[in-house]
Amino acid sequence: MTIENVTPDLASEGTGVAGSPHPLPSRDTCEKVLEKMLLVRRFEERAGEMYAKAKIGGFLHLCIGEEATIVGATQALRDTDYLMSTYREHGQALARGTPSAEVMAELFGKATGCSGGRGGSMHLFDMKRRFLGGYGIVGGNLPLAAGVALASDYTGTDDATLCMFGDGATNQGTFGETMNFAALWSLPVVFMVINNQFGMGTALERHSAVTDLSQKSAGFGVPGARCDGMDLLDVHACVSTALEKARGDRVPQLVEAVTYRYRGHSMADPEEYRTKEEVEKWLGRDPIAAFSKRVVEEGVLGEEEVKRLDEDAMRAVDEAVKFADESPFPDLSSLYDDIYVIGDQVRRPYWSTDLRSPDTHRGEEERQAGEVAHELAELGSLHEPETDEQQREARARGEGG
Ligand SMILES: Cc1ncc(C[n+]2csc(CCOP(=O)(O)OP(=O)(O)O)c2C)c(N)n1
Repeated sequence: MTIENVTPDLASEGTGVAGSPHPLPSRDTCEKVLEKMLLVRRFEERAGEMYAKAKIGGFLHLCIGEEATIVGATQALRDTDYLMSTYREHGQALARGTPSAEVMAELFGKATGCSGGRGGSMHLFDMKRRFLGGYGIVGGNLPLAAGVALASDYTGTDDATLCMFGDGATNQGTFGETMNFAALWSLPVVFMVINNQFGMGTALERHSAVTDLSQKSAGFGVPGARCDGMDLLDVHACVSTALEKARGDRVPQLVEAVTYRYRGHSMADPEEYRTKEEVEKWLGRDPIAAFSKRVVEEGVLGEEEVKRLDEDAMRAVDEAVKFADESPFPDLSSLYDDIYVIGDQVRRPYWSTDLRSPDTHRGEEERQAGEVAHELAELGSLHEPETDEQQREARARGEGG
């Protein structure tokens, strides 16, 4: 794989494993970024185990292999900048600083999770750290990121938005629409495509006619650059430059990070679309192993220190699992908390959220209704029309939303 168009001013005389052209940063920074990458790796491994033990339900998408891309990019952000991601976003939340216990608890669906147990793996959210999710719709976060950038611009702040998505998302209509809009309105946003070579089980060259994804936005007025997603320093340099241009010159940018996911698309992936040899080849470029080797070789950190950082990461993840396991599930009475449409805005708001019985419900007031509400909720879907036809009939009778 060649990384032809890494921005030329990023090159320097640094010597490195994995062919990185960038010198190592300070000792503290090396320690910090390695600590973060190790935390993401160990967290994801344990999340996979917890899924196998049925502690985690729904879907689970792991980012093992993409750690340098995630940590390198997020390190380029200011605290006041916004970050948006996809359903493969545990690493982004951790790198942004959301405590691992809160992320694991969210995966477990617990009330102590960063989204109150309502989002799960695909919908992590942490407003305090300006991490705006966590989206399940491929390409759905792009226009939202442009909206956030527009808000920053409109309110006269200096904040920028970094929006991450997969290679598959570059084929969505939202990609072109958002690029055009962002360029037209000079928005402070950096779009970052994490090219991990696959959209589910479809290889890049089978789903995209243009495989240098950094070129896909130029025709819309958004310049692109490509970086080595297995090299933390290259990612950091490339995203830093892009953020500077987006923030300072008000020219939105696209960055493509070329990387690889070592695990399947999600936990239910038999991985029949790739060979073990191919995975092995990319394992030879493991971003954490390469960075660890280099910091030791250049005498920045000792082997023992690297080992200790890894042990710390494992301990933090153990504690996160314990915290998640011991945390309570959200109370049934919180069922209507944070519901979007409530009160007098609509005549019968209940139908938009509640199909539990043919009768109208008390909505928010249910919290005061005690046991009856709990019984109703537990009976739940028993009252829900079962088939499409039944649902249509129920609606015709005026009973459905
Ligand atoms: C609009 C939409 N279409 C289809 C899907 C089903 N889907 C889920 S993940 C995925 C693949 C996306 O691949 P990519 O954008 O490369 O991201 P990656 O999973 O590799 O991180 C698809 C098609 C979806 N979630 N949303």
